[in-house]
Amino acid sequence: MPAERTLILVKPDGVRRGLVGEVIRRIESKGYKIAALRMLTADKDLLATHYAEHQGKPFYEPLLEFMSSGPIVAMIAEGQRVIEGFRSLAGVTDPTLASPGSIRGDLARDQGTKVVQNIVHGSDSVESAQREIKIFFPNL
Ligand code: D4T
Repeated sequence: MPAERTLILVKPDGVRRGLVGEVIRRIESKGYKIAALRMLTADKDLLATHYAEHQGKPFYEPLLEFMSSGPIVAMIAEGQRVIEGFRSLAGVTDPTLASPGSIRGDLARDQGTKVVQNIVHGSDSVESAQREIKIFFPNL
């Protein structure tokens, strides 16, 4: 079977705290391949496309504010079942509850902010991965 692909973001909190290398280390140590990587500061139009499903929710505006607050690192990771594999590496959305051993469980906590700051994003399905890869890597 051809390898699956997922879109991973190191969010502004992860970049600010110098955790890009640590996130990549965990992805590569698990055995996934980084197939593409870029650093960018996302504008709100791009983020509105990426987070369209959350429009209207109470955390939507703070989410766009936070995600555009500094550089992020976007990656395509490849491997069998990498979508669910990376979500397991990342841990659940709420970093207070994310299991120790996961990226969010080990490296993030509640900061009392309107939006959860949880270091990474990973696509949640094959359809989301295809859609999100097109947003961040239009040529791939
Ligand atoms: P992302 O999309 O960033 O990988 O996170 P998740 O897949 O774990 O979570 P999500 O898409 O449901 O949420 C996107 C983003 O919004 C923040 N958030 C989410 C929040 O601040 N409050 C909430 O109640 C939810 C559901 C965290 C991640």
